[in-house]
Amino acid sequence: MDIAKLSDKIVTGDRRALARAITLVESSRADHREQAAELIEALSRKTDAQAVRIGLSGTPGVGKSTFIESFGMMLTGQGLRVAVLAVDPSSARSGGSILGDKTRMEQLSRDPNAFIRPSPSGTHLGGVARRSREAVALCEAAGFDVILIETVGVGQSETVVAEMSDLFILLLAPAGGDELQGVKRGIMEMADIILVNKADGDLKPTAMRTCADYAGALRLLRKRPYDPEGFPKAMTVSALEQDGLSKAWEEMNTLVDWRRETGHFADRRAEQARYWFEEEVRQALLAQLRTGQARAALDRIGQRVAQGQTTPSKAAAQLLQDLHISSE
Ligand SMILES: Nc1nc2c(ncn2[C@@H]2O[C@H](COP(=O)(O)OP(=O)(O)OP(=O)(O)O)[C@@H](O)[C@H]2O)c(=O)[nH]1
Ligand SMILES: [Mg+2]
Repeated sequence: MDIAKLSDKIVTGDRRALARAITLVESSRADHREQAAELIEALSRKTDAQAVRIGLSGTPGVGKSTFIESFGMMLTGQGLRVAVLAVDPSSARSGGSILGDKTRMEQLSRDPNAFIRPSPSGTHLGGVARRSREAVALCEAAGFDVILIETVGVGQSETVVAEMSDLFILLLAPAGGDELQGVKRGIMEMADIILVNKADGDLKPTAMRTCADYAGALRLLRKRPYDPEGFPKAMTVSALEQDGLSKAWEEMNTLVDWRRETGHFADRRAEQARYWFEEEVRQALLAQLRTGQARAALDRIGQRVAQGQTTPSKAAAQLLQDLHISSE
């Protein structure tokens, strides 16, 4: 594959080239990994195009696909180019794909200004994260204005998505009672905007109450340095009736503009780059432990630990030293 040619095509916005490039970054073959790294690097030198990356998380059935369809159509209607990617640990969805969702994103998937990429069926979150992150970089280089990164709110995928997004949106459903739908504090703390969806018909009053509850809960959180007054905030929307979407977009822009002006936007991206660098090292070290020399050493020394010939801590220190990754 001619990487230089491929990168040329991507920056001109060639969708076929983009799709091929994403397939390349999704591959786990060693030669493909190398080419992918080369491509990403080439693109970063070629263009400084910057999209707004919006992470979107919500439990199954909350309306993510419906929201992306409505919100995406609104954005393309304004002349913006929109890419939709998904981050799904393989356990989250059988086959792991928003392809089936194309029925819910029927209009958007046919829109020439939209690009929808189903999530690869990944093995583990680490691999999925890297591929998604690189897909985001590719879409950005291809000149998309907005990149929506969807994830089903299970386990750790929210953190993965938040760490590759400029804005993190939490989509919630109207809920009776005063319990906050078991949304974990850590997830709340990541949210820039909470959207209570399905604020229509019979559900509207409940949605408004739920929204007020979350607004209250957000006020109780520690103030973050990268938020202006009034953020993070909770709002109601109806993805189905396309209500509140332009207001939500307005608020997103207010936040992004403020962060750009104050330097927080660039700072966060720099921090994210560092986070992913460390994450890659972590993953590589873990991979080493699964194979080859380290695996053999683990088995060998593990047996001695099991037989009581040495202690777990002492054996661990010894092993790390043998592998030359000990800090001493
Ligand atoms: N009343 C109402 N129903 C909605 C709204 N948005 C989505 N729904 C309905 O909620 C159901 C689930 O919507 P989806 O968009 O598939 O939800 P999702 O979050 O993508 O679900 P998964 O892909 O399974 O995680 C569908 O029946 C939608 O029609 C809304 O704004 N109002
Ligand atoms: Mg969906």
